[in-house]
Amino acid sequence: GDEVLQEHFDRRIAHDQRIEPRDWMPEGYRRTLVRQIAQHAHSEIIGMQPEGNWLTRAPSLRRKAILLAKVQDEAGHGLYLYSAAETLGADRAELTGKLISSRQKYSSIFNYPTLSFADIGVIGWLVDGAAICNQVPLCRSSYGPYARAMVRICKEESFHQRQGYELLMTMMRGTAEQREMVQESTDRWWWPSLMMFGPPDGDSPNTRQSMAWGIKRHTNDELRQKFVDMTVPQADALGVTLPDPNLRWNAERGHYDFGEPDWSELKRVIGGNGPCNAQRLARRRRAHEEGQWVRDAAAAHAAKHAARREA
Ligand code: FAQ
Repeated sequence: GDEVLQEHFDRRIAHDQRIEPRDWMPEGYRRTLVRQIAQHAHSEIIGMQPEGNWLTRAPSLRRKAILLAKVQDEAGHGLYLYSAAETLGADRAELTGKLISSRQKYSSIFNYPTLSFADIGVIGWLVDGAAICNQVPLCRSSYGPYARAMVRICKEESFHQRQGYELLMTMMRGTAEQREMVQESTDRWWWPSLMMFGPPDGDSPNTRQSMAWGIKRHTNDELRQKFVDMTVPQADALGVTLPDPNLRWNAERGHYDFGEPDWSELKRVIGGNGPCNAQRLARRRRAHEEGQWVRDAAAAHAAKHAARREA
C-alpha cells in the first residue's frame, strides 16, 4: 500500500535519485512542485513585458536583434516550464487562468518599471544574474523534468547575463550622461534583485520541506549571499557603486556583509501592490483574450484532423 510506496520514494530522495512523472509521489511533493514550477513559468512570461517595453526604442539594429532574441527566449522558458508542470497532471489552461485571476504568483521583480535603456543592461546583469544563481542548483532538483528544463534555461540565462553586462560595459565607456544612466538604473534594481531570492529564511514557510524533498537545494539567504559575493567584483569592474552603505568584505566570514532589504516592500509587491502589478496583469489578460481566436482555430483544426482520421 501507500506505506511501501512512501518508503520507496523516501529512499530515492535519500539516495539523490530522480523522481519521474510515472513514479508515485506524496501529494504535498506534487503540489509544491506545481506551485513552484507554475510560478516560475508565469515569471518568464510576465518577464517579457518590462524588456519588451524597449523593443521599439532600442538604440541600434544590433541592440534590437539581441533584445528580441532574449525576449523570445523568455517565452521559450515559460513553455518548457508549463510542459514540466503538465507532467505532474497540471492543466496549462488552468494555470494561465490562475495567473490572470491572481490566484498564482510570479516573481516580484517584474513589477518594477523599465525607465531607461540602461535598465535593459541592468536587468541582464542583476536580474538574470540572480536568476542564474537561483536556478543552477535547480538543475539538480529531485524532479526529473524540472531539473532537465533548468539545464537548457540556465545556458540561455548565461547568454542573457553576458549581453546585459556587455551593454553596460559599452555604456560605461561612453559619455558622462551614459555612465550616469547606468548608475541610476543600478540604484533602482539592486534591492529588488536581492528580494528575488524570497523572504529571509526565518520567514520562509516552504524552504525546510522543499529542501528535505530535494526540490530546493539551498535556502533563500544562502543564495542571496552567493549572489552578493559574485556581484560586488562585477560592480567594481564596471565602475558602478551598489547602493548599500553596509556593503563590506568580512574576512572572518569570507563573505560580503550587506544591508537588510526592505521586507515590507517585498510583501507589498507580492501582495499585488507593487508599482506595475496592475499593468502587468492587465496586459497578460488582454493578450490572453486577444489570443482566443488562435486557440479556437487550433482546436478546430485538431478536431477536423481527428474526424478525418476516423473516417
Ligand atoms: N516574488 O517559502 P518561500 C526569471 C512567495 S527568474 C514573488 O521562500 P519558496 C528569469 C513564495 O512563492 C524569476 N513571490 O517560497 C527572467 C511563497 O508563496 P506561496 C523566477 C515570492 O517557493 C529574467 C511565499 O512567498 N524564478 O523569471 C518571491 O520556497 C529576466 C513564501 O516564500 C523562479 O521562480 C518573489 N521574489 O521560495 C525572466 C525560481 N519569493 O507560493 C525574464 C524558482 C517568495 O506559498 C526576464 N523558484 N515568494 O503562496 C524558487 O526558487 C522559489 O520558489 C523561491 C521562493 C526562491 C522564489
